Amino acid sequence: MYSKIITIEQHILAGEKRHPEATGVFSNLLYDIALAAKIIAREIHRAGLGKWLGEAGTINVQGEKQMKLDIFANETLIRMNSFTGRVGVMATEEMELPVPQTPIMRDEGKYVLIFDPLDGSSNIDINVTVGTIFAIYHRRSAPGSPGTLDDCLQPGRDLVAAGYVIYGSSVMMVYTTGDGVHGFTLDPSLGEFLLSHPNIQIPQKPLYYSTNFAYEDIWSEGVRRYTDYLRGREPEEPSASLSTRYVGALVADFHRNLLRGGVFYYPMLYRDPQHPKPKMRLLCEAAPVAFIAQQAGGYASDGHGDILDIVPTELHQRVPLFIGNRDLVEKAETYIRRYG
Ligand code: AHM
Ligand code: MG
Repeated sequence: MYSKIITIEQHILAGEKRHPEATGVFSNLLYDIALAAKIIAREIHRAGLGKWLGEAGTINVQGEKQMKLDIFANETLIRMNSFTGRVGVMATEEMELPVPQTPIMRDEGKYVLIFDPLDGSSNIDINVTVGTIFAIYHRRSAPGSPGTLDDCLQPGRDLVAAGYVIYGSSVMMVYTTGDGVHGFTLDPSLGEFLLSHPNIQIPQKPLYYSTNFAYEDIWSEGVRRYTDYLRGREPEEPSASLSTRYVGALVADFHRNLLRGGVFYYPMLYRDPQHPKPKMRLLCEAAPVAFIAQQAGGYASDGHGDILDIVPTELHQRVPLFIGNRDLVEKAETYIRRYG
């Protein structure tokens, strides 16, 4: 039996055909993101040669040092999507406000695009995996006027599409439009993303738990006991025997657990017990991966309930994140309910 060779473009168009009302704008937007990913990948693969290594000498809205490639990836996604007329408003992890609009964005764009251009960028200088995460919503405000901040503040439940690109031993783009999760591997000699992982489902038997144990002392009691459970140290509850893996880049940690089964968590940190702080960004990190997890049969929670139900009040809102196999994430919720 022969199996079909399917490019990402063919796959996107096949998805469009299932929606007779589709105009092609959305398909082209997804393809624009795939093209931006190829440009970013090309530069990442040359990073070791020097041009892109190191810090840019600037600080982003999150108070974090920007790497040169953070800025390049951000600019590439903005340049790719500012002049197509498909996007009414864009927001990025790297900028405080929605991206300033070009006239063409104001007039026509019916979609909202939110992204983390280069997730885990502290990994770049040491040749470890990084990623791009994106989220697409329908624009709420009427086209013909500038898209607004309010257009960006939508719950994950309203996502039209979400995905990520992982720049690893190979480059993959994984996305969902609410019709399953599909993964495409870049064939560098062709410059094409080819369907390599159709209909991804999280394996029912998980292998891994992934978290940064350096913060153990500033976790809540519930998260500590949940971790004991994962390690098989909770006397009353024998756990499945899992291994631990942690890259420190959400895309890499999530992708591995999506394909192998497991849970990633970045809980609330109680450095200052009066003002506990989460790290993951709701709009450009947690919500898009939550949509992918849900479509792959998994689940994402902030420790209390579904990430997809959180209605954002700020562009750079942060949340605790527990994501992966549903039973493992629900178990975290149980421990947090019981022990705080
Ligand atoms: P970034 O988007 O600014 O690169 O940072 C987010 C990253 C996530 O990808 C990762 O899961 C987390 O920060 C790692 O944090 P820590 O180093 O505290 O474990
Ligand atoms: Mg990030």
